[in-house]
Amino acid sequence: MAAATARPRPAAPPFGILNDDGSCADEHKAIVSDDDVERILDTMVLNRILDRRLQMLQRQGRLGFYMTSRGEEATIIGAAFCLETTDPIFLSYRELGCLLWRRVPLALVFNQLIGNSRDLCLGRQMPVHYAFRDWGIPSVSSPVGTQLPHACGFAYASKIRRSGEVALAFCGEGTASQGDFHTALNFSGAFWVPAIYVIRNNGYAISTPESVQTAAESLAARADGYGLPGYQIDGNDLLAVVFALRDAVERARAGRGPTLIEALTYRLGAHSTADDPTAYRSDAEAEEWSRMDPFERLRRHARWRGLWSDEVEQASTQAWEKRITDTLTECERHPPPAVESLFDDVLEAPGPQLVEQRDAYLRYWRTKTDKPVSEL
Ligand SMILES: Cc1ncc(C[n+]2csc(CCOP(=O)(O)OP(=O)(O)O)c2C)c(N)n1
Repeated sequence: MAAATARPRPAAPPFGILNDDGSCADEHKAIVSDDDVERILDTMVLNRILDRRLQMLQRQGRLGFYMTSRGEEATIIGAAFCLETTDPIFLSYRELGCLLWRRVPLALVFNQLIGNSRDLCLGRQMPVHYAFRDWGIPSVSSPVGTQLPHACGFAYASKIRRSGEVALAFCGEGTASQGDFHTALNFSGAFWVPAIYVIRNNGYAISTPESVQTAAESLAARADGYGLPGYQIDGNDLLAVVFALRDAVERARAGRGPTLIEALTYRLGAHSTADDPTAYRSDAEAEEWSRMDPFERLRRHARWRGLWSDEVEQASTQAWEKRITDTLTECERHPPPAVESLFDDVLEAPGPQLVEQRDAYLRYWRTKTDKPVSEL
């Protein structure tokens, strides 16, 4: 097979606001208030701690699987920050920060990751396939890209019902090569729905570099072909993310259509706990991107505004660490879902075949143990 050639780099740098030293033009400070800078940084602190601890838990055999978002928090949390809590967010799988911003209880997140009997989906989904209806988070689905037509459909319904809700969907740059991306973007343009699509261009789709995903100059440029606005932004610059997203949300809410945003960022960690990035990228590259770490940049900005100090961060870290430990201890006490619950929710009223299958399965289990069914 012929080697893929790298696509040409964009002529212009992506849209950004923060300077390297954390400063910005005075008129841009108002994009995010002092209070909100602190709240977002605090959420990033939590996100980082969770990524480290949950990955460790997986290594200890206490979680089956996990995916970190280190390095992409400004795009993820910044986008969620711009929405109302009634606006749904159609996640890919790497956007834990949206749940944290919406204050989904940590216990519910851990129960999902563990797949225990308190998990809202009763352990029937892989870890990180979150679904939190009450927080506007529809279920993550494994085939990448399905969330894009889902968001488009929701936005179309919102338009018909005049409910004023805006749908936000995330995907990676690899997923932007899927047919579902085209379907969603084309329909969104044709029906002018209130949807926002954020491509987290984090450099890699597992081991496939972004340079071989397209021959186009940028992914944002694709918006032209769908007749919608498309912007390429520095996804590690919280202020740039908020500026672009807020504008897109306002337009969508006012009936002025969908937007495509390509946020340039970098996955600092592995694709998942089943991946080893040293097999396909250099330490030097990751090192270079860590100098543009969005958390460090927002922290510098907050300090420049006189808002953040080592003491504040230490207090935030200690408080979250304790809360995580306490909550995890509690969640790990819950047993797995009962084996017989596998057959619940298949049909509203189980038919005779399902009952027969369930009984046969439970008979099989009884040959293995004499525990009562509820404890299987
Ligand atoms: C339809 C489909 N094809 C392949 C996969 C396997 N897969 C899971 S994640 C992934 C990479 C996606 O990369 P990208 O969209 O860039 O997102 P990122 O993981 O970088 O956030 C692939 C290929 C899948 N889940 N679904």
